Amino acid sequence: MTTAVLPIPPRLAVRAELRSVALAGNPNSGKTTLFNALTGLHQKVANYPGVTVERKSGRCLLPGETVATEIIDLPGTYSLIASSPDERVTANVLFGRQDQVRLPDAVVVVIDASNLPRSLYLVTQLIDCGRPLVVALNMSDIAARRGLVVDHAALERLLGVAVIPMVSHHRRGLADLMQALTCARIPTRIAWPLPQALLTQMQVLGAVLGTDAGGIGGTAHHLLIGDLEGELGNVAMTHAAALAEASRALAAQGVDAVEADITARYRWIDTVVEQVVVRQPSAERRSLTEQVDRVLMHPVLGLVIFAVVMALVFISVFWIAQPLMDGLQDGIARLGTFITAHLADGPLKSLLTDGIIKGVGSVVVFIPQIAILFLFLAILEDSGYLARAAFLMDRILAKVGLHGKSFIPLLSSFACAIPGIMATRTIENRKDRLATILVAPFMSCSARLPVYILLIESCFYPVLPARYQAVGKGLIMLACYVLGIVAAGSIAWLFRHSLLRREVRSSFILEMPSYKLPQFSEVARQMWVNSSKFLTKAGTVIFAFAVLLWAAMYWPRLPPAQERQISAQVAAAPSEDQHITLHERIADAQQSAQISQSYAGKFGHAIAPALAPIGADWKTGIGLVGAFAAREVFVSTLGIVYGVGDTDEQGTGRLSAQLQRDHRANGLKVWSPLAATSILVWFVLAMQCMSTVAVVRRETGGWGWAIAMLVFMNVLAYVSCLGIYQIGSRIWGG
Ligand SMILES: Nc1nc2c(ncn2[C@@H]2O[C@H](COP(=O)(O)OP(=O)(O)OP(=O)(O)O)[C@@H](O)[C@H]2O)c(=O)[nH]1
Ligand SMILES: [Mg+2]
Repeated sequence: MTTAVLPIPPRLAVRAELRSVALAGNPNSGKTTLFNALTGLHQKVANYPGVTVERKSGRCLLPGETVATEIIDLPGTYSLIASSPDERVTANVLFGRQDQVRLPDAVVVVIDASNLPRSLYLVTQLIDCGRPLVVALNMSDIAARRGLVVDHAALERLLGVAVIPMVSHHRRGLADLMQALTCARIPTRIAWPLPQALLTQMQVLGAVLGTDAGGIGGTAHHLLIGDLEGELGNVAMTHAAALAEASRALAAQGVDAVEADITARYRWIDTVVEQVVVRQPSAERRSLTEQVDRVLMHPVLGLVIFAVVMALVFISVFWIAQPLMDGLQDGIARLGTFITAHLADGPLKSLLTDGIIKGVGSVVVFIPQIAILFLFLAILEDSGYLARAAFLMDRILAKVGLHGKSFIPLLSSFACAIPGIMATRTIENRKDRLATILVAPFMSCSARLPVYILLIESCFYPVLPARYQAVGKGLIMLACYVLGIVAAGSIAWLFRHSLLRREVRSSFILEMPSYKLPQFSEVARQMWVNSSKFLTKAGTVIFAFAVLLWAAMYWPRLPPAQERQISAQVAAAPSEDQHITLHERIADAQQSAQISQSYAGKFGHAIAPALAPIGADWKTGIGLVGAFAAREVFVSTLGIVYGVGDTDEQGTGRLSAQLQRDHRANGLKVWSPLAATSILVWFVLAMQCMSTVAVVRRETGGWGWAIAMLVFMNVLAYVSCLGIYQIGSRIWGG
């Protein structure tokens, strides 16, 4: 069979004005990087496939145009015959199958110069589409490093459309691409060397379907290779008999239409690659990557390295962030002291210092930790290392019945379960996808981080050796993350052996991205996006709750007679602790009494019986309930509970010191390491985030799974805490 390229008709200048341009291409080919460069937006970019799962759009003014063109970023796909929800989005846009969305006026196909054959497969399908096309030959830098030179002029001749060499993260080639877009051409149909039997059946079926349906890329072609998406499904249904007849005829001649189609395209691609790719002898870099991968992706050593890397990340969060956090705490304390000194006593002063500074302030001090954690994750992500970790995890995921493609969604869930759950759209099978959605919220999201840090920082130092505090704290934090992962694995295993049983496991093909020097701008952006999300939350939900909670603790006021009575009682009792002055002891006692009889206190006491068995007292209880609004509210609540009424100079002191001062009636610490462990476990396992529940409802198409997840996770969390606290307190006595 020979490759025939049909004669190219005179160049067709498409339209004077482009209203919309879609960016298509393989996963991880750099579409979003190009999209951001064109539109000036900041969509997420990362060095692994499957980052973009939704259609995103922005605007760009192309040269010589007066109206900005809509640029559409699409999820990556290897083929237009979609098999997963995200690929369907791409196919629907490119084929104009989405309601109310018009066909893009032109398509930019972003291809990876370092992996031409695979990229060209999608190009062959786009040529069939018949939309004006421009090829962005991206990653030219990586190709060059590997000793591959792509003759873009030759490729342009063979494809019949403009081919622009690019390095999109350096904006190289951007101007040329924009220029080329303004005169994008419809590619010439290429006669893929399809077997005669298939061509004949396409024509026979095409004749039944109507005009123009029998050619290459026509409706008959799509139906025969099993593309039944959108309206094609209806066509297949209406013409079921003719379709069955054509398929039977092909089977009789021993032709598998899908396989024949792929083979023909690759045969054509091989001849193209032969003509345009020039290999140069410097394949050195490639072997370096291979050597590095041999170590990093070793089935045992690789996992050990991954565990060490993650442990180092957590330990450095404590190490590096500590001085910054101390500085912030001092600053906030000084602000409190300033207000205390300059405002008259009363509700306003109390609201500002006790409610807002202690509530919101106690959460804001965690900004350094959040920023540093995301800095490290972004570096690991952009370098290409995390994709290797995904590959290592595939075998482990397989053991618990999860799909290899579950790794990226689970990984994203460490920032927040919501994008994680959205990322499951890359998973084709519904049961695989559902299993991943249900366990994603067990991954410790950034909202849990302040709670983890506060409790680890304040409650565990008695059990950690003095010289290894940071290491110990880092490891406890790692343990929290690992607990979430183990819970997710066990639950997934349970589901896969009951409700979501499935015998066949789809194969997992994850393409290893090349190692890259992390982009400073991208790393900084990731850090900024996550930190600012955190700050926004502090300024909205957490702020609102702080005010609400402050009010609920400030009123009703303790009657003056009772205040005097408490002072007298404290003054009469002998002091146990020499470091605390009488004045402080009176203030502490009055504060406890005030909160205890406030609205919030009454609420806390009402729920206390349910919480005592897991080691939480009524004050913690208020925090646990508040955490259903946002997990960080737990920290702000403790900040307020331990601060209200305490308006003397020392009152603005560290929250962790105040937690340590709190004792139960029986003289034991409220925040013993055991009680803290129990509450940590609650935060790892409980489902407290209503936005996640709403997203699960949307992605699973009903309330059923969402409510089941909410109930299940919270029951699991409660029972686990109960076990830990009850058994632990029998062994260590509280
Ligand atoms: N060396 C090099 N890296 C690039 C180039 N273009 C993009 N990248 C990097 O390639 C990685 C993937 O880029 P993305 O823009 O997220 O890729 P995508 O095609 O949108 O990926 P999906 O959304 O997963 O389909 C990122 O780490 C980019 O920084 C390039 O021309 N050269
Ligand atoms: Mg993308």
